Amino acid sequence: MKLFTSVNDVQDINTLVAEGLQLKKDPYAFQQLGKNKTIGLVFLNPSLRTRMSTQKAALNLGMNVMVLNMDKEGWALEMQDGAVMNGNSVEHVKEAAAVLGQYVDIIGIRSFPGLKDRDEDYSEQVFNKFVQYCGVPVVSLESATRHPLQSLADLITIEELKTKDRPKVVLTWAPHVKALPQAVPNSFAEWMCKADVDFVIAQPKGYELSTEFTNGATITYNQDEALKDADFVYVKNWSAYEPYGQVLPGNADWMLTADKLKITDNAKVMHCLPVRRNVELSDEVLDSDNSIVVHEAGNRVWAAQAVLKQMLENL
Ligand code: AN0
Ligand code: CP
Repeated sequence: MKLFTSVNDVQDINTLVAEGLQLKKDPYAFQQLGKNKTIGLVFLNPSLRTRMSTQKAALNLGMNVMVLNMDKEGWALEMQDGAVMNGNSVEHVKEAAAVLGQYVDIIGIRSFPGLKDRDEDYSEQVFNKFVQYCGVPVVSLESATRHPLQSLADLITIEELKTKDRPKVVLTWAPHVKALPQAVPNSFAEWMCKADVDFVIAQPKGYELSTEFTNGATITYNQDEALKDADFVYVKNWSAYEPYGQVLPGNADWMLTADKLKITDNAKVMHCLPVRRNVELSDEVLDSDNSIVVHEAGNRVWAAQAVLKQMLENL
């Protein structure tokens, strides 16, 4: 694997999931694979889980790790080709990415969408420019439209904890006070559509995701109907795709509560985190035995390690 930005970069998701679960059993089996190899993790936005789990995954494989908080510690980047850089940007991505590629063997990059210009965000301009100019394999640490390491960890978690061959997995929209990206639900949807699960998306009217990601999913505006007999409930807020990046009025009653959970088949509750308590998910759900959000975050290590292992094998 030379690029990990979507499920389409994966040859066989079942093999990758199995690899993640095997690494969980024996984390240090491939310490020699990453010896004298360096990963650079570049953050244009905040992170707790992705940052720490990817570092841990790389260390488990014997790699060296360097982290650059580019938003706070790097020079202000210019993205536009042909720009006359007489404003605030100091360095063009052409040089910045190419120079980073001189120091490391693999680059991880996180870059959120602006949520203003849909075409710009969905063209993945920032991520793709890094890929174009850095000259080394790139792993997405969440780009404008996708969060594949999260989705892989989610699938590993479902595979690990499912009690039926083909569980029912429900992605349900949740309220939030801010406009959030569609990256996590887009990505979750495109992974679940390829997985051996019955996949349902429940959302209020106006929060339809791009069909590019949801092809094959059952989509409903009725949360109660979706939750019926669910084995896994994946809770996530996202802003509207159309009108782009907007938070639509109302829908506070979409918060997942213990009462709603009763409709499910004692479902396990997932969330990528960070979560706003008592806005997206109630305390009683998050603090109940049904919540597997911390376990899920723990599995981020094995997702990252499975991907980095495949990349190292192809260096
Ligand atoms: C981000 C998002 O929704 O994409 C990151 C989640 C992993 N969440 C927030 O900004 C709260
Ligand atoms: N779930 C997730 O990616 O968390 P961070 O934003 O903290 O990395």
